[in-house]
Amino acid sequence: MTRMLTIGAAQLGPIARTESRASAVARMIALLEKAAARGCRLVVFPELALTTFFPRWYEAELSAVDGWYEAEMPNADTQPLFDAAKRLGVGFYLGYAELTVEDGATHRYNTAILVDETGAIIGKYRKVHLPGHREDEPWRAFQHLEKRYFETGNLGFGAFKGFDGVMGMALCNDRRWPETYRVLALQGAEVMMLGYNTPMHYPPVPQHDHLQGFHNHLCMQAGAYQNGMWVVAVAKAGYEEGCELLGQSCIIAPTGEIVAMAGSQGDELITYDCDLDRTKEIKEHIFNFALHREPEAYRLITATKGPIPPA
Ligand code: CDT
Repeated sequence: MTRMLTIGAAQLGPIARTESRASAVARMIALLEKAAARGCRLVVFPELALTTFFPRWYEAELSAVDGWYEAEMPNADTQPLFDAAKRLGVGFYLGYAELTVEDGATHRYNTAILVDETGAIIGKYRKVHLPGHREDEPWRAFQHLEKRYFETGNLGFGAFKGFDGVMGMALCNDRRWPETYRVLALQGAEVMMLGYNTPMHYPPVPQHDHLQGFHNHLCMQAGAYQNGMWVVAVAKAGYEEGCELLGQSCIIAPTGEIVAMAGSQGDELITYDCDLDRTKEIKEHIFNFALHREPEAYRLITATKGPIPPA
């Protein structure tokens, strides 16, 4: 048996601070058209794919950053992407900054949506693991203010039926946490889609700068294998507003093997024929959860946030 889903990982090069959303959307539509020509039914775009990575600049007032968020989805700028998806019969994952008013209160999330081949939104994810800091830290070469500009996602790690499979979403820093993959796999997720913006320079621990590419693949290859899922990880790459962002977008098989990888730092499409039934090679054998997991022994994982050393 095979259940083939051809997936595209649509890496974007840098987006300038002055670049319009309409321009970013036009770049994404060009990649979507290329993906359709290569037989893709699903394309994954990066995290915060409509704008530059704005958390690198400090603003004292949150209202000063509101222009970077989307209050509606789709909206006038993104509707052409939804129209292209419907016209081409290609669904997509898209990361963007979400501004929403719920019960009279304003909320800001780092969000991803899953859109099916008819252009309908079938899933939403709000980033759980927010890296960086809350206050201005001028000693850094650039800021990473996700903790200031976003609330912790309140939707959990949902899995969604679509594309004849079970699809999961995560965003950037989530890929470094094993819990992300496991919670998705426990819902039967067969594909984890993830967009990222990863600076090559990590100001608090610069001695790890040369390991950015290694750590990127290390955690995702392990996550794919240990959970028997395809991982499609897509960068916003290149030199963006004084910050070098990691590329190396990739598609990883459930065996943990990288089967496709971007070779540039710019707009680039990589594709792979992902057989969703290959997840069974792992899920029905070495990581057969129902047979081999011992949740009683893992209670600490949800019982505590930080470590509890022995007395
Ligand atoms: N966007 C994002 O989550 N980036 C982080 C940078 C970590 S350093 C603050 C990442 O994990 O790649």
